[in-house]
Order: sequence, then C-alpha cells, then structure tokens
Amino acid sequence: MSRVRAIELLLVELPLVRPFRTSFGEVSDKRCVLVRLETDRGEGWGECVADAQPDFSGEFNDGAWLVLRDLLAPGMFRAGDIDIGSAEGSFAPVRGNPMAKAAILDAFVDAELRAEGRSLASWLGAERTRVECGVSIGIAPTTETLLEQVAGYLAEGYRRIKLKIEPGTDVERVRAVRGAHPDILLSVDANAAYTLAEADVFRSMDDLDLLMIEQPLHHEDLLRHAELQAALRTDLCLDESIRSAADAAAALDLGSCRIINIKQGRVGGVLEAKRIHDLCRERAVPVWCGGMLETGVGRALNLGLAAMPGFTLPGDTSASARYFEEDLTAPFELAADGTMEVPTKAGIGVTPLPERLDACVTRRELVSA
Ligand code: SMG
Ligand code: MG
Repeated sequence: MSRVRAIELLLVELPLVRPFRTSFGEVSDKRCVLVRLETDRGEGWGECVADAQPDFSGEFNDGAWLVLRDLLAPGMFRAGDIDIGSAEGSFAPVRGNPMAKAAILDAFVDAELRAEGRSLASWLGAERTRVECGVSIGIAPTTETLLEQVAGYLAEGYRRIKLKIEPGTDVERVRAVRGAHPDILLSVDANAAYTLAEADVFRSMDDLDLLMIEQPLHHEDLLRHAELQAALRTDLCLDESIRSAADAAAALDLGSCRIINIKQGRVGGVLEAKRIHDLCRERAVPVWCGGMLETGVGRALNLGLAAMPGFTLPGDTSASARYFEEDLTAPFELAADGTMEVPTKAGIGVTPLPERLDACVTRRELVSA
C-alpha cells in the first residue's frame, strides 16, 4: 500500500542508429514520455510507448502528456492508499489511452516492487533468467541492403528475424531472405497495410515456412483476419488489433490468429499483459514480447515480462546497441547465443542515468498531489 505524492513527466529524444521504416512511416529519433512517480515509500519509472505521431495507434506523445497530467495522475492522487491490485481502479473514469495508462501504472508497480525489494520478473512468477531475442528490421532501401542487415544481425546471434513489409516489395524481399537463410526463424510484419483483396501476397508467402505473419490487415478487423487465417497454413499473429485481454479472447474465439504479440504498453500495462499471457497459456497459444523501440526503461520491463513461461517465442527485445549509440540506462547486451539477461534487481531493475537524462530530456513537468 502506498500513496502517490507526485509524478514527473519527461519527454526524451534519442537518435536511432539507423532510421526505422514501417508500412506507416519512418522515424530517425526515439521520442517518448517517461514517468517518474513518487510515493510515500519511494519512486518508480515507467515509459510510454506512444510515438510523436498517432501512427501506430491513436495515441501520441503530446496527447499522452495531457492525459497523464490532467486525468491519470490526479486520479491516482485522489485514490489515496492503493496497491498493485487496486491501482488500475483509479483510471476507471478514463476510457482508452492504454499507452498513457501503462506508463503511470508501470511506474507505480515499479515503485511498489522497489519498496518491497522484489524484482518484477519474480513478482510475475517468471522462472527464466535469460530470454531469447529476435530483431525487427525496418523496410530497407534495397534488397541488397536488407540482406546485409539480416546477415549482420544473425552474426550477432539474434535467434529470429522479423521483416517489416509493405505492398510492392514484399514477396520478392521475403523470398530473397528465405533463399539466403533457409533454416532461420523468419517472420514478417505488415502493420495493417493490406486488405483481404491482396490475400494473394500472403498465399505467395505460404510456402516460405514463415514463423508467422504479423498484423496483415486493418487493426479493427478481426473478422477478415479470421477469413485470411482460414485460407493460410502460416500462423497469423495479431499486434495492433489486441488492446486488451477481451480482444485477445475474441480474436482466439474467432480464429483471427494463432499467435499473439504482447506489448504491455498497447494493452494498458503490465497487469493486462499478464492477463493476456495467462489466457493464452490456458489455451496453449504461443505469445512473445513485442517492442516499441523502447529505451532501457521500457526494455527492462519487457525483459521481466518475456521471462514468464508462456512467452515461448523469441521477442522484439533487442540489445540497446540495435537502437541507440547510448541508451538512457546502462546498456542491455545480447550474448553470443542470442539471449539477454533478465534484470534481477528490485522493480524493473534499472534507473535512467542522470547524465543521460540531462542530455536527452527536452521537456519536463512535475505534477504534485
Ligand atoms: O522495439 O525492436 C523494436 C521494434 C519492434 O517492429 C517493432 N515494432 O509493429 O511490432 C511492431 C513495431 C512497432 C514499432 S513502430 C515505431
Ligand atoms: Mg507489429
């Protein structure tokens, strides 16, 4: 039980080592909101996975800032003494905005666990001490560049390659990578760029032994995903379509996918992520930990989550060096066997380095009870 005394919002900006292009756009810098939350027992950190633009989802940094400052933080202050089990109740009057909710809820969970000296992974019931890592590769300017990047990441040890795809270059690129690497775990992610009328693209990929096809169709269209899944051998995985455990249950009931990408930020935080994990585990549906180009703060949390037993596929939990020259925290490193260590210290297990915050924060605001 703790009382939330204040939260500080920090907008950070870190250059990416290479631009990251998806079917909906390109980013060269990581820009996100961090939450530093103070309770009467200590402090905790959370990272909002929204981008500068409402492109991956309807949320974006400036909007999340207002929702956090004017609605979610005051709701937590008003709630008085809360614990991890009751914290989500303070958000009840606010509909939607899962990414903003996740940032403040995760910061509260971190503060509580730090105060109790318990790691997030242990609190989640995770047994693994290392997790298997994959890498997500943005749409490259040419097939040659893509092949070079794939070879580079494989040499580093990554255990699964995910290719971002878009209409036009899709089949040719995926065939080229599969041709060069017949035995690797390979998947594709369309970020909702296709319609069912383009199903032939996915039929052409059906003999490439892909681990999965992620979010091929519109994010609000579970029914057409079910139609597409019925027409393919390859498993579909949903990302953008799954905003809650209720969505996950609906997608599985409808047959819209056979695998789920769990991004805690997309579903309102680590508690709802655990509910989706538990639901999928009960139904023997594989899940894996997605990524949103997080800084070390979000990465630490993802590693704790990915250590849970139902996360049976390598996630988009790549090393700090895949994203940034310098992370906000001590860097996360990939071992040569393609695994990464799960933090064991209390809470998420990391804290942003003060000198890195000085270098990266472009805006900050303290909101007190
Ligand atoms: O964190 O390595 C990462 C990125 C993983 O591909 C990734 N994320 O749809 O799964 C996805 C995308 C969304 C991020 S777009 C900025
Ligand atoms: Mg995705």
